[in-house]
Amino acid sequence: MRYPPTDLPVTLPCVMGIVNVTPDSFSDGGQHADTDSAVAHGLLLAAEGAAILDVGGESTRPGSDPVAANDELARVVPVIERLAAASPALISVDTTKAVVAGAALDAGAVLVNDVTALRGDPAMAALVAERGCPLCLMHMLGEPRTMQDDPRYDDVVGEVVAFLEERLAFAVAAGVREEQILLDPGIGFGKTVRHNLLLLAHLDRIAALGRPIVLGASRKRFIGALLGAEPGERAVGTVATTVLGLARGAAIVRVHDVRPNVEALRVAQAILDADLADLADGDAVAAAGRRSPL
Ligand code: PMM
Repeated sequence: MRYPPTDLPVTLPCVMGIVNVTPDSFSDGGQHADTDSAVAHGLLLAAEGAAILDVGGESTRPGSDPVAANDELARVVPVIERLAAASPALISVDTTKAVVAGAALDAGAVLVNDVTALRGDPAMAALVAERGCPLCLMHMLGEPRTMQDDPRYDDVVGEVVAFLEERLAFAVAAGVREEQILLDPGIGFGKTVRHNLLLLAHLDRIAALGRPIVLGASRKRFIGALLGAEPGERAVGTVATTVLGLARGAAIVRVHDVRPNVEALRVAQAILDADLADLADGDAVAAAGRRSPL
């Protein structure tokens, strides 16, 4: 598989394990709300094969209210300090606030995951540019409190591509190196079930922007709607998004259930690589008519 060049020191594709230090995230809220249990959970996810641990202290679930910077700092900084010291995984901080991102980088995080794509805090772009760290820019329609109130698009894929293209240009203009930037379609952030499915089906159009793609579909509501399953019962549905996402260019999958997604990535990647090698070896005319098996 070929991915765009990135300064993030991981081998792509890889799994990003979710460590929510929040009382109210939609699928695991409250399970790891104290420092000890969040650290233990992060270490478990790293042992299961997560190359990155995404630590967040503010829930972005639909309808959630913002959290004060001091509360967020108190939640994430001690967890990041301990995980950075004890785990081989890279640490990412899931925050929209520059003050939290700065403290997280000081504590050992190496990647800033900003679900507002630099629209939330006017100080975030300058902070990331100055620190020279990798940055994930995600699409969201509206804000978490109201984003699921009747989201509408004329062309969801085209609008998400245009948004990410504009945010990428904004970040570069603010001094963030392009090699530091990752893009994310923001599955579930102001999207209906159909919007999410269309974005997953056409992820290759986002990958065509030339930056590695982060995919965060894990346990989300559209999987629940398709399966009639509660969040804890959506791991297999999530694996389906990982495999098809990989086939359409996803580089990093952000998931709760690390082990099954690591295994799925490995097997799916081996199949895709075998197909590519076969195409390279084989007769060009036959190869031209072939499609990926997935
Ligand atoms: N989803 C959530 C939070 N942060 N970050 C990125 N880059 N992409 C996502 O899809 C994303 C995110 C919400 O899910 P959670 O409450 O399970 O963490």
